[in-house]
Amino acid sequence: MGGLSAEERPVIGQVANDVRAAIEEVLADKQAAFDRAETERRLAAETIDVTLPGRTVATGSVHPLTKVTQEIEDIFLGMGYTIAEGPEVETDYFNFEALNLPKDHPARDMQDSFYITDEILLRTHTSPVQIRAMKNADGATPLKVICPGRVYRRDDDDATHSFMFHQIEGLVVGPDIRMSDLKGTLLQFVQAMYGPQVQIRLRPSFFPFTEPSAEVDVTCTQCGGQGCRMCKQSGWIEILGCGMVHPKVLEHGGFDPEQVSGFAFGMGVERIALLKYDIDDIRHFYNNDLRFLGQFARM
Ligand code: 2NL
Repeated sequence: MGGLSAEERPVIGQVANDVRAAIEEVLADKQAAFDRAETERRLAAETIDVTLPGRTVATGSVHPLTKVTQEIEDIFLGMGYTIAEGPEVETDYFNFEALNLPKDHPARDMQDSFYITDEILLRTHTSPVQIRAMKNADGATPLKVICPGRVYRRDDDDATHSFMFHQIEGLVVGPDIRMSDLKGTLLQFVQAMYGPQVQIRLRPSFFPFTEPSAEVDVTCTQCGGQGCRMCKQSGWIEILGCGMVHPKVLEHGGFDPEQVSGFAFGMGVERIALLKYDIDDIRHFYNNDLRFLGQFARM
């Protein structure tokens, strides 16, 4: 264009524009034709049968022990309790000493507990969490807490024993807490868990950390108290242990037993779940066999 005269320049420029427009039109037509052909090819190649059934997505399910734990937690949360957790590796002090277990108590034996050193062991119950909860409360009442978690005992595994199992313990400390508060709380709990028709009875028992202590039975959830295989014809099934917190244990928790009192209880989650679902062997809970676990998927 630089070599053209002023008269030639617009004429040649117009010709150049016309040529470019013609080329662009041909290219656009070709591109559109290619696009149409590609769409046709894909529609032919990728036809899907929308009537085919979909592929099932494998979903997991909540473990029955987790389910039962959450159910128990919900019942006590509804009664104003808080949930506390603590270490599974504990000191002799929190696991035994603060709970008034004498030095010669069988549970303190190497044969019965998993020791890491002379002073450190795998907790044998969740009670040490409650000692910690009492210390944290720093004397403030009321204290209402439940402590769920794994506990360890040196048992040989069989249908009803496991070296590791799950416990939920509860503790209430306050002015004028009585045995009747304990009994009412436990009745409330079992009726929420098993239905309003269920009754309880307390039998005298012994624990070093409570005085007095009791074992709690519920009317058989299977036969309603008539007598059957599950309750061994007695009409009653033992589900937990409980009692009034021992004065020495209150002191270890930082409370004055002259000013406050408390009740405590403890239950094995496996036992509650075995009864609830009529399972015959505790080992089913730990094998992770999907044929077992799948049965709790939509319960
Ligand atoms: C059972 C019995 C029980 C407790 C646990 C407890 C905790 C503190 C103070 C006093 Cl910090 N007591 N816990 C009391 C009575 C019974 O468990 O057979 N559990 C499976």
